[in-house]
Amino acid sequence: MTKLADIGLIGLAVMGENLVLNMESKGYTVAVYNRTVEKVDKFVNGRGAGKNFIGAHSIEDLVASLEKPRKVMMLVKAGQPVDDFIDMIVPHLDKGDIIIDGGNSHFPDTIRRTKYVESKGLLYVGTGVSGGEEGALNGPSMMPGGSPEAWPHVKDIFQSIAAKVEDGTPCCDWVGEDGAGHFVKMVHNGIEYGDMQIICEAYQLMKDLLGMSADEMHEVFKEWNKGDLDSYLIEITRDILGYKEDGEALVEKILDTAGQKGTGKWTGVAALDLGIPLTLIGESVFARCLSAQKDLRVEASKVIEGPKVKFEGDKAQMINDLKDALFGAKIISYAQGYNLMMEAAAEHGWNLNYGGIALMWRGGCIIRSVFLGDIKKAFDNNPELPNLLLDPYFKGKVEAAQAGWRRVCATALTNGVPVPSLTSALCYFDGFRSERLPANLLQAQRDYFGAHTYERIDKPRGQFFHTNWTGRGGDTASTTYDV
Ligand code: 2AM
Repeated sequence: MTKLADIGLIGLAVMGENLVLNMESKGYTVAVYNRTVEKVDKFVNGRGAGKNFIGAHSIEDLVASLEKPRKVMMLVKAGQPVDDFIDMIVPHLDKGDIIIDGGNSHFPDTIRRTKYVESKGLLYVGTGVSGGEEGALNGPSMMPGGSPEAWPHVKDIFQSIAAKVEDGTPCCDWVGEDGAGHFVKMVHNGIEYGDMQIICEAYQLMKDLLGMSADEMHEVFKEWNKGDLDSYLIEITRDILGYKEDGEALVEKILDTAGQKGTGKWTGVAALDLGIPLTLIGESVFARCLSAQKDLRVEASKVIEGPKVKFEGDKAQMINDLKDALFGAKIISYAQGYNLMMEAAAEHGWNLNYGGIALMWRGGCIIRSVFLGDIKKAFDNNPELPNLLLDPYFKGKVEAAQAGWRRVCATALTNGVPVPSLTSALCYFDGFRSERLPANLLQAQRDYFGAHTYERIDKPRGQFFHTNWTGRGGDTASTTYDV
């Protein structure tokens, strides 16, 4: 009898192909299936030739070729195709078998699907996979969540194909119940939007304010990649700035309208739903939206005057300040992202391991950086850390970065260079460290026009007051009749 496969995969697009090639290279036998069935033979006789793959021409074939408990992983287009495949697979599986979704699914869908699949006596895993095509082949960051009983069955395969940090620890661990894995992957993508945007803001300041060439900027990013900012995104920015086409920097020939697939938006929406100030990522999503309004911006640029851009300061100092601004804002972005995960964990009953998440992001994925090792340490030192800014290491780093960061923001604003993410992060920092914010006035306004009541600093918390501010309204507070 031919050997049964350790795992089955549905979806032979580039990500799926690379992921199964990665699995096979680690000693696993993989059964593969694809909606367009010709792709199965093409793969098995092409990139998969001579390797331990079993080509399946139907769902029945696929299921029949799997070792029990069966593990069927889908890497198909997010949305309806995932539900369709679940419905196709479920009737062929037995109790305890596992369905895995490795696509970019929205976490509420994964919560729903986990419940549904479990109701059929099966187990479900929704896993974030980051690192693009190359990561899938050579070691992605993997963030699995779903039915906890499934983890021991997929752990070895997942951890063997995942990226590894220097000491060999895999960038993959169990994240939590139902949609936790896809939620954490979503936050990863949001953070990616933020990291990219602040780098773009630094680039614009270097180019438009300091008048630097792509070659000069290439050198600066090369330096930055050796210190606190050492990361994949700084590294590729260095390389992009150094890339020439016909002797000229290619980046300057690229149209300035950003695309997006929606994961940053999901992160922003989740933050709004949960009431978490995720300002840097939010501004990064909006910055992409504004960039996409190209025609309108071209029109506006012809008619609206701004200040003349003029830099008279010390260029070397400004470049150093930019490094501080990037680092300060980056710390804020992660502090905000972690707060979002903490709130979501409370809302959905997930027991998230925050240090473990930093480790999963430490290698393999787009936001991988040295910095994530320090986040891991912060949560090792205090697993209950309520905000990254209260960790002594990060508190010290932000305090040290703030003078330069403030100079960058002030100079950018004076010169009319838009830096929405760098400034919104700084405003969050100043708000976060404020004992008193002007929300007292805001509460007075709400009470004035809507009788929404307020609490007082000279009375215990939980007692609510209403004032008849004009002498015309009644004394009834809105909460009294808001039933
Ligand atoms: P295909 O090769 O038959 O197009 C990435 O696009 C993967 O998702 C591919 O394996 C693709 O299958 C699959 N896919 C895309 N849209 C799909 C759909 N509507 N139903 C099923 N599979 C789909």
